[in-house]
Amino acid sequence: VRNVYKKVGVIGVPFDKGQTNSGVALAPDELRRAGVIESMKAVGCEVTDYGNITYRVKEEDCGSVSNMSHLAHIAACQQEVSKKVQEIVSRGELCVTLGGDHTVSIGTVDGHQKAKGDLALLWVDAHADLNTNATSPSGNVHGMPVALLARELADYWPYLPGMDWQMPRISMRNIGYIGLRSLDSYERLTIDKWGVAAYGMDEVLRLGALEALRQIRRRIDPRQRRSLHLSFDVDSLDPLEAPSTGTPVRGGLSLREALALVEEVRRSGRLAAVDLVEFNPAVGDARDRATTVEACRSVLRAACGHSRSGALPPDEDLPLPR
Ligand code: 4U7
Ligand code: MN
Ligand code: MN
Ligand code: MN
Repeated sequence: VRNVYKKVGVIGVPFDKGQTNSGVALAPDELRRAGVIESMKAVGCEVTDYGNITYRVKEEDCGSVSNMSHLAHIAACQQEVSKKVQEIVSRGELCVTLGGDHTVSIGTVDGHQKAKGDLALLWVDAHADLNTNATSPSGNVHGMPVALLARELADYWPYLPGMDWQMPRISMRNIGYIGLRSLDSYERLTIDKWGVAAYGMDEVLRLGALEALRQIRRRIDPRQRRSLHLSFDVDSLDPLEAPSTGTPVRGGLSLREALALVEEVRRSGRLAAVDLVEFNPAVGDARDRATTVEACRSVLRAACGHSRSGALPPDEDLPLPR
């Protein structure tokens, strides 16, 4: 499987309206400045950078919904994200999206789904992002994307102006979580009600990250036939590994666990889209920022096929050293 998704298409989504800390919108350009595109190329992938998504808010879509901040911006931006992701995935490239806050996954998962049909969604996060506007303690939409994507929750939403392009098409059966450690009570209820494959840090400790992933994959894609979407929130990592993020929660994944997970997901040969979200270069000092950038870089390299057990052999036979 080592040659699948040798081509990689990158987009940046400088979007921060799903939460209240400005700074997340700086992440895509900060990551580019730090050379993450070159790092992905060094793994042996052909990487195309399609630049940043831009959008325009439509006046007619500005109806507001209670306890849901900046809906018009979210609707307009994520529609553009969806179109671009659909195009990149359809071209057979691994679509890498640099967020932005986690609302960008509303667009990326929608676009991936439109390109490929049946998906399995792996959500690596400290949080479940399963609130609706009726259950959210904050009104911040970065805590709601999974609830917008899940078919079973469609009836729990009011009409959302501007979101007609988006259909909740992913079943809870095909969504898996790893890294959880901060759930709101209605999120817990939702997970229990639908028997979602949700693995918290306790399960990571009990089973080990790789065994937890094996169980999740068996549950969300029992026949191993679905296109796999990896939505990676940097706050899944322990704040020691990724301090520059808006909603840190202590007791998270070590970088070695996260890299083992991403390497294994890549090895499946089914990975078609990756989101790297919630890095906020404005949180913490320069050292925090550098630590977080390095964590992001290694996650992206792993998604592109880098393995810590040795570089992948090139397509041609490796010539003998002279
Ligand atoms: B993130 C929260 F209440 N659950 O809904 C909420 F704790 O994308 C946090 O995972 C959401 O970073 C965090 O506001 C969203 C809160
Ligand atoms: Mn998240
Ligand atoms: Mn999170
Ligand atoms: Mn966050």
